[in-house]
Amino acid sequence: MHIICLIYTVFFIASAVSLITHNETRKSLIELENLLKAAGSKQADILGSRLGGPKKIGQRCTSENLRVRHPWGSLSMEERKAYTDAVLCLQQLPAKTPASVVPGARSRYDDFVATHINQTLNIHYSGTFLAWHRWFTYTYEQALRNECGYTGYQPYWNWGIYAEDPASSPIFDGSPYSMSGDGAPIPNKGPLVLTLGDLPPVYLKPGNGGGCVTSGPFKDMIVNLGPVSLPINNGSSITGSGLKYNPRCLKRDISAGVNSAYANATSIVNLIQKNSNIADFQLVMQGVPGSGSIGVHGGGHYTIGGDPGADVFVSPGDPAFFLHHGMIDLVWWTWQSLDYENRRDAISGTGTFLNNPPSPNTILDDIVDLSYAGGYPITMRELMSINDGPFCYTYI
Ligand SMILES: *[C@@H]1O[C@H](CO)[C@@H](O)[C@H](O)[C@H]1NC(C)=O
Ligand SMILES: *[C@@H]1O[C@H](CO)[C@@H](O)[C@H](O)[C@H]1NC(C)=O
Ligand SMILES: [Cu+2]
Repeated sequence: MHIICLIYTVFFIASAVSLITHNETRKSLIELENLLKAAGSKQADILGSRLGGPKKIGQRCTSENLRVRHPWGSLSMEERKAYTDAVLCLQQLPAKTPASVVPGARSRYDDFVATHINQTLNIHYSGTFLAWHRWFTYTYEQALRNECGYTGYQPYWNWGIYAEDPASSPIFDGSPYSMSGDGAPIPNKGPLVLTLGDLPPVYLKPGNGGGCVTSGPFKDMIVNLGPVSLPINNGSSITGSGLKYNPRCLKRDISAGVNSAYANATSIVNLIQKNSNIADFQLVMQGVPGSGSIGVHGGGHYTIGGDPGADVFVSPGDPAFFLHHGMIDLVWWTWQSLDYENRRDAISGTGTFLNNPPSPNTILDDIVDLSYAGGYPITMRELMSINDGPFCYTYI
């Protein structure tokens, strides 16, 4: 009798908690949608005022040539396939990076991975983080279009929608129309342990995978570069230069625990609404060191996990990287649009990871250069708005 009562009580509390969580999620997803709509109408106002009147030099973007980036789940099956086909094409094209510079770079795709490896300690927890990844993702989108005949635009992964079960999402369900699924199951893994200097480590819930990806477009993909600093589940990590030829399968460990703890709908909305200056916004997004949080940026990366997904340096070696960074860019743009006049050109930070070693403050005149990945050396100033400089796109 008492036992049954207890079971009922536990069950009641558990379902009440899950109901509250679901309502909270639904509310936040609607809130996020409203923020996105508000950003879109702010952008429409800016672009609308350019039509008819004299165009200022450099303002090539109007409402008439605005490109649209969509969430993966709203693409048709054909559009999803066209995207993954183009990624596979990039992986077949020869590298532009000379073998004398990066011996392991074998494909055009690897050019992007090599550039990210090379610059990792200058483009995370630094003044260029957001702008650098905007330019990187755009340059990748351009390569897919110009070198592989892709006619769409970069899709993105809204982490909040599938936070409870990302492995069943249209992005990671392993179907021919996904970005491939989870890795083969490796049982009894401990948490993934992230360390940063002398700070207390962060323990991340593992997923149900961990092995080679077994289905979907990237099941036969060869990862050529890395590792540089790959945390593994027993608490240690595998390190290397990352630049040698090291062919292996793509591994993933899709973690619902990480997604729901760090990149849920509420955490996205709070990030956008509760950080009024750029320094706080980008720090909370990446996780305040020592706080135990890895932010939505770390949340997305470690939801994918695996090799190279969990390696900060080599993470673009998993093609899902670019859907993740589409969302990072969306969140930045949405945040900017809430006070566009003051936030458009807001930057903070220096040229080095957590300013270690100390380096000068990043300024709008600083140059971002993606090296062999492509694009061209460009100033920070030109990267601040998605409707100025080289850009003319939006998110729906
Ligand atoms: C790495 O960065 C250095 C310094 O910016 C540059 O000279 C070199 O070409 C880069 N290598 C690659 C592979 O991008
Ligand atoms: C959502 O994310 C925030 C911030 O990471 C976290 O504090 C909160 O517990 C998460 N919510 C759920 C339901 O896990
Ligand atoms: Cu990065």
